[in-house]
Amino acid sequence: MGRYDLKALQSDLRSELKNGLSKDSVERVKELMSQYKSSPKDWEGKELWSDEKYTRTLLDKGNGLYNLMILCWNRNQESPIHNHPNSHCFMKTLKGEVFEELYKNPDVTSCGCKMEKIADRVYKLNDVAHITDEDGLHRVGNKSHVDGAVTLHLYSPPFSTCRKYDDDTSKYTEVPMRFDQDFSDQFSFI
Ligand code: 2CO
Ligand code: FE2
Repeated sequence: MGRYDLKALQSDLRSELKNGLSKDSVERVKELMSQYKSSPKDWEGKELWSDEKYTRTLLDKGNGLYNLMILCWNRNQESPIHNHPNSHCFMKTLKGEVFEELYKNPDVTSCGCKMEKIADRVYKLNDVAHITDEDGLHRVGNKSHVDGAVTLHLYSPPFSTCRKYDDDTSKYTEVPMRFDQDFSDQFSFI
């Protein structure tokens, strides 16, 4: 039997999520993403590095039921604090390591107070994370001054905007989610 590669994982995710994300499939998606062991040749030619911001590359639109993508975090790049509206976010480290700051989800839109941090986490190579807005909001990034980091993300259901929060005031603005590259038409179900 061959290696459980990214294509095999993509196929298993398609099967698991063919009717959308059920309660049981949350655990199953985590298992599948853990079972896959990262190998850079699996995403060769799909990395995109920018000096401006982390990049987002779409791998699969999951029949409209989820989005699977690769994010490339250049040295010292990080996201703003943001949510994942009504969606489950699964994240796996494919290269390097990323940090996550978890924040309390502010109930009011603008309390004028600072965002409250509730956890600091690090995800090393092949670690898998999962978050919903009920768990909190997060900032993710790459603290390395030397190496880039690559992460694999699955969002189900997919979303096209998210809220970006100001650290000091907890005020949010709605921002569109953009893809810097789209390889989703290359996906073929094995
Ligand atoms: N949610 C962010 C994005 O899709 C990345 S942080 O990990 O969920 O751009
Ligand atoms: Fe996120």
